[in-house]
Amino acid sequence: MATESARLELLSALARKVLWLSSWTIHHANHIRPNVDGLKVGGHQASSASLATIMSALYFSVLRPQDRVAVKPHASPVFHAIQYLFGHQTREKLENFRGFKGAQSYPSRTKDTDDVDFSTGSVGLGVAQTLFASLVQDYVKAHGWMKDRPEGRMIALVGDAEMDEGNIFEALLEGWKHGLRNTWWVVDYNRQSLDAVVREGLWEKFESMFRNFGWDVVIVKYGRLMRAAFAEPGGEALKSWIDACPNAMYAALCFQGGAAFRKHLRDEIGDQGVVSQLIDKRSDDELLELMSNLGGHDMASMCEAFEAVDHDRPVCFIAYTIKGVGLPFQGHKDNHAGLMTVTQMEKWRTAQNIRPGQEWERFEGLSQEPAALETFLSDAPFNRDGRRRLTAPAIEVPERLSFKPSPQMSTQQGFGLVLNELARGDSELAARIVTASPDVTVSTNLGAWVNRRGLFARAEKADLFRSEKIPSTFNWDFSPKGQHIELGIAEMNLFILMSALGLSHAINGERLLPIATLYDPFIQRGLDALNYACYQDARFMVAATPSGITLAPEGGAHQSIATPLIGMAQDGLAAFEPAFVDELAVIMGWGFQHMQREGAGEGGSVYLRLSTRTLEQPQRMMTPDLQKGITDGAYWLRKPGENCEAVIAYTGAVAPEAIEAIGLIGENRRDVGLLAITSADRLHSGWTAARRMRRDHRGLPHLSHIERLLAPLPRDCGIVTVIDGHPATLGWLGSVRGHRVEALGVEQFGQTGTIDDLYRHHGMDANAIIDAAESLTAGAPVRHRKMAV
Ligand SMILES: Cc1ncc(C[n+]2csc(CCOP(=O)(O)OP(=O)(O)O)c2C)c(N)n1
Ligand SMILES: [Mg+2]
Repeated sequence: MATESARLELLSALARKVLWLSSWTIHHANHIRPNVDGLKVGGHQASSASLATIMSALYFSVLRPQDRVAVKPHASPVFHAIQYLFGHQTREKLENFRGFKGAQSYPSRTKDTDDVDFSTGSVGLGVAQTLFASLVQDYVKAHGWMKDRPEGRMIALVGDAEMDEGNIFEALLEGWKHGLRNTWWVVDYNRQSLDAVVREGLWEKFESMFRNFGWDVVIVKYGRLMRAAFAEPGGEALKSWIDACPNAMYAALCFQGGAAFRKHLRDEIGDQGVVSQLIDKRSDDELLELMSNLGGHDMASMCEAFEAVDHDRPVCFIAYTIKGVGLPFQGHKDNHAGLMTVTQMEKWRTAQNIRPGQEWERFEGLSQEPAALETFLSDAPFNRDGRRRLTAPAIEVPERLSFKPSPQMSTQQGFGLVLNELARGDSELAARIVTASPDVTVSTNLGAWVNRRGLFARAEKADLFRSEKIPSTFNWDFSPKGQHIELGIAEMNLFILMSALGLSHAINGERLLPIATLYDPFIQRGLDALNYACYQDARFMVAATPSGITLAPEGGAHQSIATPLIGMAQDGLAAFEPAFVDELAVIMGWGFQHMQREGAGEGGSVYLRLSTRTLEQPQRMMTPDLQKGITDGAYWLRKPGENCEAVIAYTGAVAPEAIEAIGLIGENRRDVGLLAITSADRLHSGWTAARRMRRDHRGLPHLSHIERLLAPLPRDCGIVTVIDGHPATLGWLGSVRGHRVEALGVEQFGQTGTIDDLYRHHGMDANAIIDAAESLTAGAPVRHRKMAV
């Protein structure tokens, strides 16, 4: 058992090594690897240096295997260096930092191979992710699924300027509501952002804000050298000077060095007595070392601060640091993109006793015995279990999800009915579903599910209206067994929570099947969080309703136009827009399986774009063929013949217009087809995948679903596409086999009116569809039009 000081010495040596390796990684990418693009790795070097000590303290000493960490984006080289020392990262990937298949510039769960817990890059999101990951851990525990697994701490390494991101504050509020525990945020208080020096006194704002939300706040401002100097005669005056020094001045002096500090200290507090002695007995280098010894760069202070936490309340550590510490541009306000020159690097290499050619050697230049370092690393508690990513078996999904049918329904209603049936049963599937909604639980039809399954809270709380026997449609009881997480109106929080719930199998070893509901237009409000949730490969289902202009009279402001395109373009998200409830039930069943598929490129999340428009439901048998068509993205509702002149391809709530138009056209043109498209996204990605496959495996006659559907159509057949959304969603159909297309849809935002008014206004009612079909095809004009009502 090493003594405390020997342990600190080893830790400090490793922190120096981490700083070296991370800087060398960046230097290598800029100056050594042939770099044809002239790509410069900016933003990393100064920003990484801030955190080398703090992260070394955490990973080499404080963390346990069950802890999970979100590393601020620009500290990625530090993270990779630490994993390299542990033996979980290869030299090849570091040499190829930011290159094709090399280590990623921002830690990535999916693209990196060295055990990244949370992907970061869009500042603010990783921070909030840890908070929601902790709530999810509480959820898993409350449901009795933690077994004997110890609780992990969810830790974010946060840039001080990162704290400007609003989503962090939204998350703080939500965390407070749910009695957040086991969450640590370590703010790298280097008082610099990308462009500039941050405002004075920011830490005081952070401190009072975090305390307001029930967090413990630990300020780590002074390192051990500083604390020792404060205890010397004259030390008090030095401390007061440091405390009063403006951020920009402190940064500038750190950049200028010991002599500049000396001049300022002499001019401002020199007294020809004890203070002057304190300053003068140090050389310039020693003075700079003292003044740079802020808490965040002092191993002992950081370890002490972390180890002193003896409770599970959330903690915010504000660790004072210097951006770019130890590097020639430390403290310079322009250092964000700062890079060391070849000469500077050479000088630094020599100073560290690193021989040329030995730059990647793990213990090169350290005075400690390699064997001792090796043992220390392999004994580090964090490293005990090797890779920490867990798995969980798939939950069985019934062959068919049922619902109580009625002749007229909307897909939104249908969604509620399917969940209600699940809630009534006792399947494992139902037990693993967790729903969440940002204050639109009832208005998105989750009411029946919540009535049966209850709301989640760590402590029981009865619905007062119910206990007072006041009649109410909804039962709002909270309990640890509840399965609905009610959120405030913040769509960013919704998607970050989905991201956390949807990674539970990998983090807690227990699979959850999360479902989010929100109004479709507000997907855009949470879009970056949705993107990151998909990027981390979290698995969840989003039911977005109402969508399009079908909520017509209620308000133009709630219309969504771009979301079908988002659904198509979002990687990791399979987007569907069914028209009928039997389609929706099939898609949900498929979705629960898709959310659990594993293996390279397999599975993902699911987006259901639903509507409040009530439609007449088809009375039909759900055959395997039909089922497959629905999940592959399309099927013929009216199959065209050999001489087909026109096809109408529709998606979602405009089904009645398409059906009516096809009936009217069919009066004098016999051969027409009606294509029901349930997923433009699946059709399109199937098509591009087939083309790629044919290109890569020449001669393989693989045809995609849409190619097979359109293959029998004669070349001069016209296709009219129609969707309550942007027309580009289906406009590409003409490229599949070279048919002419008229793409109808919505391009302008905000007009109110009845659905009929609006479909006419936007040129997507039955008559507009007929006009479009006529313009594409030869032959006699269509005799009939829909009569005005
Ligand atoms: C959402 C988002 N906006 C902008 C950026 C670009 N960006 C990267 S780092 C950074 C400044 C970070 O400052 P801070 O959080 O204080 O970290 P430091 O570099 O000081 O360590 C900015 C604006 C980003 N990565 N994400
Ligand atoms: Mg900063």
